[in-house]
Amino acid sequence: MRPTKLMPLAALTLMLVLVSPAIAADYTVVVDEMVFGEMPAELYVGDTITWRNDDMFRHSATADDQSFDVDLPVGAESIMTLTVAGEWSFICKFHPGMTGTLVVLP
Ligand SMILES: [Cu+2]
Repeated sequence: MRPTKLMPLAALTLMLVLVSPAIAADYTVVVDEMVFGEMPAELYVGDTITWRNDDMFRHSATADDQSFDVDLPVGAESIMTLTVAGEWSFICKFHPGMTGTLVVLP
């Protein structure tokens, strides 16, 4: 087979590999007993985090730079889609001793 016949197929295959979106994952971070649950080990753009407040107090997940501010009344759940890669420190604005770090990979 002549190499020229193979080229378009190879190029197409490569393109499909490059443009195939990664499968987005959904994670839950439980807030309870005045602490944020463990953050998922690897988060990517497109993944979602469901913040769930199982505690008896109202909490929030609020980025230090205010790029996100998730209000979490008692018993509430809030889904956040990760749209940007980066690293954010966050706190609960009602209890600033509650801290966490969100790392999102491209
Ligand atoms: Cu709190």
